[in-house]
Amino acid sequence: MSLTPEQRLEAYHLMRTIRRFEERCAELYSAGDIGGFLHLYIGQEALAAAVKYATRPDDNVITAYRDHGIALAKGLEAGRLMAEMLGRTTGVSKGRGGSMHLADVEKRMWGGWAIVGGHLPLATGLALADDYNGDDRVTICLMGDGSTNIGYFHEALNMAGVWKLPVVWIIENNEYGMGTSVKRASAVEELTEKARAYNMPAKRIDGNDLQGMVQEIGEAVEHVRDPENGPVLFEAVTYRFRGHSMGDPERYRTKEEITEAQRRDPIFLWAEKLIEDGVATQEALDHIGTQVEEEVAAAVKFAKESPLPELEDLYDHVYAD
Ligand SMILES: Cc1ncc(C[n+]2csc(CCOP(=O)(O)OP(=O)(O)O)c2C)c(N)n1
Ligand SMILES: [Mg+2]
Repeated sequence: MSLTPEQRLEAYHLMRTIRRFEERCAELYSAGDIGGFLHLYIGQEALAAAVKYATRPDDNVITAYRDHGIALAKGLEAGRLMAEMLGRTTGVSKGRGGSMHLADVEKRMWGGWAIVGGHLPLATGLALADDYNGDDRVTICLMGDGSTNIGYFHEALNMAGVWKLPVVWIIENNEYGMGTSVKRASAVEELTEKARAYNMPAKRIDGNDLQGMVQEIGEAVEHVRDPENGPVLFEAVTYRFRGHSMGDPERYRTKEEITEAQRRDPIFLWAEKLIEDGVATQEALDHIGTQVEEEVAAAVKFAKESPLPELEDLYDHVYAD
């Protein structure tokens, strides 16, 4: 599965959008415009883009709280996402969810979940519903490395394995769960080994290599779409360039380690490849950068100009009808 030149440029645009969106979020958080917790996706953008090109728009995506990038990749509008960050009524979750709960059921972006591992059984449930109804959708479940040490991981993968459900599990191994390195938290360092217990194929992939991931995940998605086959698992090895959330003192890693990881910045690698392959010039990429700057500025403007919910609406949307 390879991308057309148009898709390759679009993927560059998407990854730059995610990066700029996140940088603006950090600024807005520091200025007090965004409250609560804020977990940035900077450094992990390639995976969101890979999921976009490896799936159909009607496939399900569900993830943890580090969800801004994948929401943008799933086609949720930047303005409405930024409005959600700022708690505005025009936000994708009407301003009630905030950073960790970005969702759009029509686009099959099922969130945005704050409890580590809590969304994994939901992914199994989404896939069970499709299997039961005879829909040929695939569910992509992204998760942090930390969630593989949680009970839900084992329950959800076991049931998906037993029932051969159409799920592609993707662990985003960014080397840390908050301030704890994978080495200190997981009894096995190769997280793919955990899939063996649940009878599913598993592979470690380079989480900074967009083309490689589109290929690998794309093939897996089509394999899983066949109801005979059952789930697969990926461990995408990547790195987060910023702290776990805003206000992380980062005492658990050195500046040198971060600088070293930044040499494998997925956006930089992709730009290099586009130029090398003659798909774009540096000027064309800079132009995309300028476009992104304007689009994200427009998203922030839209969010800031949107109304906050009224106090009397406090109890709306608490229960579904
Ligand atoms: C059940 C549960 N335990 C603890 C927490 C607190 N917590 C929030 S994020 C996090 C680390 C998870 O790390 P990882 O799964 O690697 O995801 P990353 O933040 O690296 O994307 C923890 C322990 C939580 N949200 N839920
Ligand atoms: Mg992690």
